[in-house]
Amino acid sequence: MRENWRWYGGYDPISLAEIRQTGAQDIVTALHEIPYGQVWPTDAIAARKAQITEAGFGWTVVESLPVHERIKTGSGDLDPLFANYRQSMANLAENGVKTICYNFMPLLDWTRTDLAAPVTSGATCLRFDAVRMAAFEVHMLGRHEAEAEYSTEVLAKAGAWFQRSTDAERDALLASIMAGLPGAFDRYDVDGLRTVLKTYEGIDRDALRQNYRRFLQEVVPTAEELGMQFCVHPDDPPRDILGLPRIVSNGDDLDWIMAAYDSPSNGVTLCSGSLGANPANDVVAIAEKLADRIHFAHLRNVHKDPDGSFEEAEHLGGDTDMVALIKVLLDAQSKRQAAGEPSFEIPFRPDHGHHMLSDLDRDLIPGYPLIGRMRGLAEIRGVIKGLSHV
Ligand code: DNO
Repeated sequence: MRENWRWYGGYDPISLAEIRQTGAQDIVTALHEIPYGQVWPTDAIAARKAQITEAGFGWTVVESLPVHERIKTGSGDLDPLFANYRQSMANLAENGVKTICYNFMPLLDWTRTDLAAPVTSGATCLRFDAVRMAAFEVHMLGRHEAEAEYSTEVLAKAGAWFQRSTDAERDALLASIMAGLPGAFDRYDVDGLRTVLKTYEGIDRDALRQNYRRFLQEVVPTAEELGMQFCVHPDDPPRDILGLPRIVSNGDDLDWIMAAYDSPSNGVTLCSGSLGANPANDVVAIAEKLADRIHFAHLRNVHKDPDGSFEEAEHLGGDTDMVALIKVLLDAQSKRQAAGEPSFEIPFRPDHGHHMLSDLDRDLIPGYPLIGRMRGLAEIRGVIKGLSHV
């Protein structure tokens, strides 16, 4: 397996020189500065690649080449958006970047209610708290339909939290929920969010699936021609949110996507932390089933609470059996090597990490610390070495 590290380019307070010391082999990045829907120019990709290569890394995975909201809502003339997407793909392929991670989450990417929840070790982690999410949806956003999605107990606690919270605490909650899109991104205030949620009125799960199928039909043939691999990132958390449908949340959803355009170029980013946040998901079994379509892996772990809350655990801690999962990935890799791709290695990255030690003194991107991820990478590296030892 190939060790990757996510780097946010000019937005990242962590330098490539620091990343070198983690031992990671390749960088995963994106041209975060380019607004969604526009073409990524060849020269900008080449310049980023040169910067990465000069620092001693390879760059083969892009995360993400974002899918414009209008493609997800199926509104307006989509041909120019698809044409731009295909052009960006061609420009990336020309520079040797051939694996594309993307997601199909309406409006929000990953969502947390607390970006620095304390863990007992003294570090901090990302947390999704059902009570705070309910407080946000019902009391701050005024989305009363959400009451049907939470237990009476969670709703009662949410009401109590809202009553006693200060303006600063409510602002911090909004900021946490909006934080999922580092780089070039839109953030909304409560009114802005209410307005933008209207763009999804009338779009249910089936409609979103139809728009997704169309997207695959428009881009996967180009991926095949260019020898590229698409890998969808699961919804995080893997459930509907803010009344928006989510269609990449479990094994059945992923099966539907694989069948919607049946091609080896249409694959999955196996994100153990995203899938693992739903107690109904057996991440190891999902990975086993999708083995030949896993083009990229995000390895991290979560602890779940019965009320639907979860927080990010140590990479080898938490509810998912990370060693069993890595074994599945190594087996999948061996099969693909034997089946005609002798040098194939599944690229993976240590996903997120606790902010710990000197991370706590720096202003880093939430979930993307230096020391916490280096610890995760080192632990995963040890598991891979151990399992590969003959
Ligand atoms: C969170 C990430 C996601 C991921 C995108 C892929 O930290 O795993 O933001 O990059 O969803 O499109």
